[in-house]
Amino acid sequence: MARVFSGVQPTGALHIGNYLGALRQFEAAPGHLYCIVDWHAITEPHDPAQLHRGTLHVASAMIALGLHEESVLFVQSHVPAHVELMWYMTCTGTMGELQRMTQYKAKAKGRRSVSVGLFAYPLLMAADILLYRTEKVPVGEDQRQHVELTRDLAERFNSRFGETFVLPEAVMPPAGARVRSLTKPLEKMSKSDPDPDSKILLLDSPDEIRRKIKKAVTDTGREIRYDPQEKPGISNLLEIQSAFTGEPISKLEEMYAGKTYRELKEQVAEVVVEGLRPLREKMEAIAAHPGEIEGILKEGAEKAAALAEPMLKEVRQKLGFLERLPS
Ligand code: ATP
Ligand code: LTN
Repeated sequence: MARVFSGVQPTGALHIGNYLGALRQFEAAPGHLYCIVDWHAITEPHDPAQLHRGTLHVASAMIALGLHEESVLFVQSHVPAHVELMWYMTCTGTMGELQRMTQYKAKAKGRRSVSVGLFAYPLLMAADILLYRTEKVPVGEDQRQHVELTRDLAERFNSRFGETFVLPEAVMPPAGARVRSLTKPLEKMSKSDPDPDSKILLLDSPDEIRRKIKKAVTDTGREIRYDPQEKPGISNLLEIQSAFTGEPISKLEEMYAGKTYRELKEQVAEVVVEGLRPLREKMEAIAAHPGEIEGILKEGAEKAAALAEPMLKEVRQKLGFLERLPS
């Protein structure tokens, strides 16, 4: 079976974009790895208490999805191999490549100073992926460019030092790969958006979900049709409904012919409320037992470290480092 690896940053409360674009695609199969990428969460100034809470929160979602039963669920900072491989990637990638990263450009825009970590972050992501000979990386659309960079780095390393890394490929869902903000429908829904009404959180109550969707920014006109350029707000709602129900957007357009924006919003809200209910209930039950979460993560880290070690050994050897003495 093709090896799958994906990571989620513990930077805040998870939203339906994280769920539809990434988490829901995570398959609980043996040999797959899912990582809470906490080293990625400190590229921008962060609150230590929030990092701690966020790590348990993302773990509770992954456990609620049953990922720990068959797959390896772990925290990145528990497996130091990631930073060692990152250094090798840092010496493989170029400044130009990193400067072309859309996410970096967007985050650095207009700022007087950004951390080296924010700039170098795709190299850590490449290390995460390559360390486990990953073939498939389920992620949202915003991460496609980083997975492509990872392929380029792997190819470059392989051509310099001989076949070492597997070339990974990003996998995206047919609907929900780029859920947009409810208040700014031209932008993606994002954990770090300070506006709580811009996103629906996995732990939002049904009434909160209904309120946010009712307030969602729509477009001029009255027609309900999928047109992300002309009607980004309406298209986003249609895409959310399609992602939750599996119904093609064309069918939804037929269904909503002659209906009002209000009717659309009411239906979408119910679909989201029911779609999230079982996950929310499980996450709440799991969050009440942080000790159990930590136990699962510890076991996962041991398995991940054991998988990472032979890869690192091979990389060190290919690069010409002297073999370490057994401790
Ligand atoms: P931030 O915006 O604060 O950087 P984020 O909301 O993008 O955070 P991440 O932890 O960076 O969250 O992403 C976890 C996964 O969720 C990634 O695979 C990412 O592509 C996916 N994802 C994030 N936002 C969306 C979205 N709006 N639609 C679909 N997928 C998304
Ligand atoms: N950069 C990603 C999170 C991430 C990731 C990974 C995703 C870090 N390492 C490895 C897939 C595979 C993000 O910002 N969402």
